[in-house]
Amino acid sequence: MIYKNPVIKGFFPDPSVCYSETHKKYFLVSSTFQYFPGVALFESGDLVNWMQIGYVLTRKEQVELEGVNSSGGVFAPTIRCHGGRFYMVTNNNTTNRNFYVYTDDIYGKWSDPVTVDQGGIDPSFLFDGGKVYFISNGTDDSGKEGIIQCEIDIESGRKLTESKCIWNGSGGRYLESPHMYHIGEYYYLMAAEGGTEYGHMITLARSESPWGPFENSPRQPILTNRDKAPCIIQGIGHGDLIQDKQGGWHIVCLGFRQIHPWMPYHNLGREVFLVPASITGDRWIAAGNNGVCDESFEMPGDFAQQSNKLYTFEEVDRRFLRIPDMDNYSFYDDAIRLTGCEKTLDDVASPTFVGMHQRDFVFEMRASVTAFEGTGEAGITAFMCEDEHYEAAIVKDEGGFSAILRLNIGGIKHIENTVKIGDVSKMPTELILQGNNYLYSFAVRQGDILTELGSGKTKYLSSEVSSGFTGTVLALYAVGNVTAQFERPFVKYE
Ligand code: 6LW
Repeated sequence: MIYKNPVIKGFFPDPSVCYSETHKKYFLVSSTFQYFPGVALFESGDLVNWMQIGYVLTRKEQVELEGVNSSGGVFAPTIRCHGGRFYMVTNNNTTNRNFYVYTDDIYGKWSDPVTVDQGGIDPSFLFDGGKVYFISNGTDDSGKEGIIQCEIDIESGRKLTESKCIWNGSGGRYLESPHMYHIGEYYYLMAAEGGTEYGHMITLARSESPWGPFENSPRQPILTNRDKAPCIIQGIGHGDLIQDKQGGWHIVCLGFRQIHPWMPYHNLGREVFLVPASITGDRWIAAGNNGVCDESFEMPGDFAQQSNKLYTFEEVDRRFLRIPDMDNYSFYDDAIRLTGCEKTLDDVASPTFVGMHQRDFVFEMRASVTAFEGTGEAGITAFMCEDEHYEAAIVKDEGGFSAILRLNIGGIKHIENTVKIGDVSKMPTELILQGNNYLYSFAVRQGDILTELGSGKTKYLSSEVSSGFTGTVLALYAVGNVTAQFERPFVKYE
């Protein structure tokens, strides 16, 4: 069968994957930064079709997010399955804490966090020979920087050895995202270099010992799109190697799609890509199409690639900014009721906001507002971070009801349009957002009257402008002393 990349659309960066013999399934995690719940969790039977089954960090006791900056918080995770138990290890980049949680039920709750006293980011585990190796990028106990490693006691997280630098990469900047694999007579150490933008790449080294010395692959980088142009798929890096049920090898990795081959902007965030890999005759690892991630690849099997086109704020898709006050949210079968607070979309806080990742360029979002009590605003937003977001909102003040379009770019808060409208509790009022590669276009429909409110460019909600690690989230929100009810909110993709 031929599959198309990305295999998981929307901002689900820093993917890590493992296989469970018990479930005969693959499980994948991705980073979530300031969003809650933390660490999105997916399952697949074929590495191509993924379904989100929930999150790993579902309790505020598992992850400190208070006051976390946008793109701070939960960085890259790693998931591993050993002895029937699942482990997820990650870093809270705001508290500079590496910790792991574990579960014996991948569909249930995970443990409280276990801290490991080794620094750096992008922590990973290797279970090998009855030992557990903890690997991250950072500075070892003698002050050497690079990929560092210690042995830990997995029951307590206690370090059993010093942290030692085991590899300095192939010479690229931003050496990170290490994972180690014991395959045959070698220990393979795979990492990312070049930074998570256009220079991103996956590099490789191997040794006969998990402590090295590691020799560089004769073919570096083993995977990158930095020299492929014109090509909307860029930023390929941060990969994890997986062997499929038939013995074939693959790498899941992050990458992003430019809004246009000639326009270096990406507003969807970094997504999950799948490339074929192989162990070469000289016992190295090759990946992709001669080291490049293509838009599609062939995979053995006659299954089809599915894609969901309609999202209706189901629980698994809901994203909150930091730890939400759930007293401000009510979820019904086909309605969501939000109560505003004093926090706005401009604040590094937890405003009343429930969103879903934007998964593709062309979409339509609709939400009918059927109840609106109090004074303040409630609406729909295309949200990258507190400094870059666009929203169409219903505002009620002493002058009555109006519909506005606000564009916040680089912290410049501009009301693009204000339109007087009737009492929304008396007239069905629908907020509409249509997106394509270049524009977010907003409108309000009240009764039979459709009013275009205006639009904002996607490039100004891009990672290049916001300089963040997340992607655009399409959300409902409320601000002020207001309670609003949204009926049948949805996002539909082409
Ligand atoms: C992630 C690191 C990275 O931890 O960015 O660019 C960080 N690569 O591997 C956040 O995604």
